Amino acid sequence: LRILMSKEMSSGSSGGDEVSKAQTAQPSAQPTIFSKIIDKTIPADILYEDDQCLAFSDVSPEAPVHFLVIPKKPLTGLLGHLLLVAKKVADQKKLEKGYRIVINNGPDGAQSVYHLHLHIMGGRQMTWPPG
Ligand code: TR5
Repeated sequence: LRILMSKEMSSGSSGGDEVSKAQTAQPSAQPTIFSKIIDKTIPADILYEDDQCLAFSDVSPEAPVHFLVIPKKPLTGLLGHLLLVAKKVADQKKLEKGYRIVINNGPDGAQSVYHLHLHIMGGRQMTWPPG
């Protein structure tokens, strides 16, 4: 079935099993579905846009509110630096099969320490949606 799907369908999610999709998804030099959302060649529920980023509703929400914030270009600034350090340390920890980065925010997000922090978790198959 997968080979009958269009590249757009297979490069992202339109429902179904995110974990099995994650087993076959590959990084690629080709533009992703998100590039097409940025350049408005495919529609999305855009919630915020500026010169550096775009926020839009996830097409397959796993929580009452589920949206994505994506950079239009390579990351710069503090959050970009934190993400680059996260990747550097994840590489040191040999998480070559992947990892998850989470920011918990507020009580519903299970934040317990009120100082901005990324969680970097790996070494096992993560499930989706997170609890
Ligand atoms: O699995 P990861 O962490 O890579 O997250 C990708 C997310 O992109 C998933 O939660 C998908 O539901 C979401 N996604 C995939 C598509 C899409 C989208 N969100 C909004 N609009 C979308 N379109 C138009 N097409 C997609 N293939």
